[in-house]
Amino acid sequence: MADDEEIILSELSDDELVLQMHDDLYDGLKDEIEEGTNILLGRGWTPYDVLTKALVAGMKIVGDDFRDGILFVPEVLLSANAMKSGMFILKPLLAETGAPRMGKMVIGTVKGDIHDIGKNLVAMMMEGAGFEVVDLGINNAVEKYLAALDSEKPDILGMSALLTTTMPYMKVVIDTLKEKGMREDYIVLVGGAPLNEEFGRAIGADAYCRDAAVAVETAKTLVSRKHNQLSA
Ligand code: B12
Repeated sequence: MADDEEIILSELSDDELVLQMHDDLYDGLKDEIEEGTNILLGRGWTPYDVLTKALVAGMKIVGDDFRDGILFVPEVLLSANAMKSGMFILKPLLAETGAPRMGKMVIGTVKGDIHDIGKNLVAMMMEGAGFEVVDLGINNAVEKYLAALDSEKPDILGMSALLTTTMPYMKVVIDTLKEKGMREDYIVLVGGAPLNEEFGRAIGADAYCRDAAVAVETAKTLVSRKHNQLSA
């Protein structure tokens, strides 16, 4: 298609539209991402498919080019905002599955770190799977986590970190829980692009989850194991 020709999103096939949405996310075009999200939903796509195939896959391209120095912070911020506007439309739909209450999670990005897209995605997917989620937002010091654990009494504590400089802070939180004799009261899940399973084990988390779908499955397994242990 010629560059000066206006693209009518609703006239594209599903495959073309998804590719166009990847481009629009790359270019940080919020309105187009909202329109594309609504079009795919209107065509009967599940919210989960729109999320993973159109939004998350598009953000992966942005992430790769940021890593390779092709995109810079201001551009990535625009992409992130466009991504969030699509997620905003999907959020109530993902939460609407009528799944039975599974448990409660407190989640937040650790101190010094402002990345929140992945954390928000995990929160959305957990809600969709029937968990009650209390989101502490970004840049959380250990005191914030402790206060929330105390007031919310969740089954799960989730921590997110996207920077190699902030991921060690997860250990600070877990060590504080140990010092206070509270570690065994919670299932601790950690995630974020620079982490891996070995890191999760080394800092004493119950599990590292590579994405939101794994987070949901892991949470379900560990919560039901915990409930079985309590009732045994
Ligand atoms: C978007 C983005 C930004 C945006 C953030 C906007 C926002 N509101 O989040 C902006 C532009 C603000 C930004 C800023 C910076 N960023 Co940045 N950013 C990214 C980028 C491109 C994408 C991250 C993202 O949203 N991915 C999409 C989501 C869906 O994936 P995810 O976060 O990994 O989450 C999934 C899983 O990890 C997991 N998960 C995540 N959290 C949790 C939590 C739990 C409990 C569980 C179970 C699972 C889980 O499930 C999620 C969903 O499937 C990454 C590149 C990358 N490859 O990750 C760089 C990246 C993380 N940023 C990087 C850097 C360096 C920075 C800056 C320092 C840049 C600068 N010079 O200022 C600042 C840091 C500011 C700060 N103090 O935090 C580096 C980090 C390098 C490193 N080794 O530490 C990366 C890797 C880019 C690179 N160089 O390759 N960034």
